[in-house]
Amino acid sequence: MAHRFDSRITVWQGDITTIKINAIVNAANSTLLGGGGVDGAIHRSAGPQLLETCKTLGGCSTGDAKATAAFRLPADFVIHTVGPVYRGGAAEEAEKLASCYRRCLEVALEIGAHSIAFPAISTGVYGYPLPDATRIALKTVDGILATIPNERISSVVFVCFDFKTLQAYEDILYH
Ligand code: AR6
Repeated sequence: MAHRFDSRITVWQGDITTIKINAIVNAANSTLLGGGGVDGAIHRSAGPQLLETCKTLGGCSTGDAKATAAFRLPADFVIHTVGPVYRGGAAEEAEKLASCYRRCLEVALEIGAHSIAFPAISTGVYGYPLPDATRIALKTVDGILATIPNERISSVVFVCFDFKTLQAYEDILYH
């Protein structure tokens, strides 16, 4: 029988910088000083204060997460996480990617963010194969949500920038 995912999980195709939600997750690099992809889009939309704040954080390890304000974004917070660069799969990439999702949810709990939007961490520039990364994202979040009451985390949105990513999520969620 197909696994039923937690009903707080939804998928949405679009730009994560446009969502009004408690926290959006940034797929950053370990400097936390900006980059391309979703990181670039978040910094552009948040404005220069985001970079100024990130400069005070001292970077972030792969698999870890740190929160900031969201400045000009419609969200309240940005949770910056650093996914693994995919190097063939034998360098603990799966554990590190799972750790990103786990640490982001832990940070969300710490800052009192009830609703959180994730991009498809590591599946762009960092080259993580999309089906594997999607399975890790969904299974990790689903497993952790089972231990968190609805009052603390009410909604997790997986934001898919393109149709290919949306299809990868829907394949696992609904088949
Ligand atoms: N909203 C939602 N998703 C987006 C957006 C957006 N506005 N823009 C891109 N994506 P990537 P990574 C998707 O490369 O692989 C940066 O330079 C994109 O289509 O942003 O973790 C950092 O500074 C893909 O599905 O992140 C790091 O150096 C997903 O976001 C490095 O890239 C992740 O793609 C991190 O690489």
